[in-house]
Formats: sequence, structure tokens, C-alpha cells
Amino acid sequence: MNDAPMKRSGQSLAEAFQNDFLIGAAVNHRTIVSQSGLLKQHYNSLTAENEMKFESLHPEEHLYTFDRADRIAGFARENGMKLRGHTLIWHNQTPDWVFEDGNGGMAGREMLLARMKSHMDTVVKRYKDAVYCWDVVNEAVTDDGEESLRPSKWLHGIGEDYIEQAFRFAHEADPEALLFYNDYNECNPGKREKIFSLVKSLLDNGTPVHGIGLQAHWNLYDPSLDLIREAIERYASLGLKLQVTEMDVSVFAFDDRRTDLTAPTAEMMRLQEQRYKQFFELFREYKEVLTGVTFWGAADDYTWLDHFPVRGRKNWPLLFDTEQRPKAAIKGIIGM
Ligand code: HAH
Repeated sequence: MNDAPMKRSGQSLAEAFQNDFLIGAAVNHRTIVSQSGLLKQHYNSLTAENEMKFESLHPEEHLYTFDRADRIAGFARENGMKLRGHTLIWHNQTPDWVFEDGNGGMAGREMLLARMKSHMDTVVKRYKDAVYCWDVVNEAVTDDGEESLRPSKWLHGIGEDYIEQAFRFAHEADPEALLFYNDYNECNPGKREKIFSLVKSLLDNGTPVHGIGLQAHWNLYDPSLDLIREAIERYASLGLKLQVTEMDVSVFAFDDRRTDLTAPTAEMMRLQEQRYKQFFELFREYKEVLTGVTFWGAADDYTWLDHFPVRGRKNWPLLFDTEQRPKAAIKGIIGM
């Protein structure tokens, strides 16, 4: 449809990086239809944005709902795309029943561990042939302060070893799957060191963890290239594979609350093009450790950043515009 110029040049994003790393997009049950052509042309890996989260797959103790996740797995298989699993253990989008004992109290350690294990056995085994890697634990580390682990119902109910236990259960369920620890603000030096220490301690006690996911929810100004490079170097020093798992480049600075724009400014698009080019030049330098770059969406017609964190504000963070046409940024990257 709108992608004629790219088709003529025969260049797709995934092809341009076929000797470097996978190029992925987060999808949902609607976008595998509305963005189907774009996804098939430019991406060779997918992640379910929400459909494989605990609350989507396992809303009640004795009820699993696989339909939407199955459709995404089917779309990936039919089109020969890889699929990342997202996410098994997280403090968000996990139903309350998980943490309750059914008698008005909170579930204790043994009950929580049993639920964690049975959820993973069911989910990880079901998608064994479809999913090649899982975000086993998402966002377990705090952003600020001295504390390392985020206060969460998993931490409170099980104790500090809940992360290690999660990786062991996932590994038992599918010994072939590559298991990732995934987090955001991953280039912030304070948080970076907490993530580094957490993963190092997991490795030191023999926990099956194979990679670190850098979410990469970045913007036009932050983080700096130097901080991104330092984070990659630091995590790579653990001897693990790295993936960029949820990339987008918001056109708004972190504390910018403006809501007046109906389209991005020319200056925003210029800066975004420049940033994307710099990011991909850096990623290529690290292609030996970086095995995938996944965007948290495919085109600006749908992004989780619309209305988040500022209500009523649209964002334009991806490489394809609201009409699913390639932005200037993509030509810079492909022609690199
Ligand atoms: C990510 N969190 C999650 O990993 C992903 O599952 C979700 O769809 C979107 C973003 C990033 C995040 C957040 O949700 C809230 C505050 C800070 C960062």
C-alpha cells in the first residue's frame, strides 16, 4: 500500500540487519491485522504486547485464556518470524487472586511458589515450539534509593529468592528457551548497577539466566549515547546475550507535559532521525552480544505512549508514521 518506495529498493529493515540481529515489533491481537503487511515486510521477530502477560493468560486460578496469544503465535509461525515471550513474573498486570489465599488472607510462600511453577509449566510448555526466549522476570529492580529490589507482592510473599525460583521453574518447563531478565531505565547508572549486581548474583549461584533485556524506552534527549554504551559494556561483561526489547523514542522529554500537538514538529522528526541513526550505529558495533532489537510497536498509528504518561497526548516514537509509511529515520538506518 504505502510502502512502494521501500519495496522497489527491496530493502526491509529486517533484511538490512540480517547479518547483525533480529528486528522485532510488539504486536497485539488488533495490530496483527491492522499492521499485517508492514510487519511481514519489515520485521522478523514479534513480541505480544499484553497477550502473554499473567492477567491475559490466567485471569482466574482455574481459567486459562489462550485465544489471543495463540493467534499471535500463529501469525509468527505462518510468517516464519521468531517470537519472544513477554512476560512471566511481573508486579503489574498480574491478577489479585495470585496473591490471595482464598480465605481472606494473603497467599504464603509455598502457595505462591506452587502457583508460579504451575503457571510457568502451563504457559512455557504450551508455547515451547513458538517462543524461543522468555522475559522471565520483568522490572524487579527499584529506580531510586538504596533498596535494590522493588517492593512487590512477589517479593513480599516469597522473599528475595523469588527471582531465582522463577528462572529455575522456567528452565524446568523448557530447557531450550533462552531466559531473560528485562528492565527499563536500564542505562541510568544507579539502576544499571543494581541490575548488574542482581544478574551477577543469579549467575554466581548457578541460576539459569541467559540474557538481559534493555527495554530502551528512550526519548529525543535521554539517555546519552555514552550512557547507552556504558550500559551495554557493563551488562555484556557478565558474558550474557543482550537484547533491546521494547524500544521507542518518545518525542517528548521526560518532564514535558505539553498536549497541544496534533503532529510532531519538523524539529522533533529531525532529532528523532538523528537519534535512531546513532542508536543503530552503536547497536551494530555490539552485534556480537546484541541478538535482537525489538520496538514496542511497529508504526505510530498505535503506540502505548499515546496517552501515557500524559493523558490526551499522542506520541510518534516509532520508525513508521501514522499511515504506516517509512519515516525519514528509517532511510537513514537502512542506508547506513
Ligand atoms: C513496559 N514497562 C512493560 O515491560 C511492558 O510490558 C508494557 O507493555 C509497557 C512498558 C515500562 C514502564 C511502565 O509500564 C511504567 C512505568 C515505567 C516504565
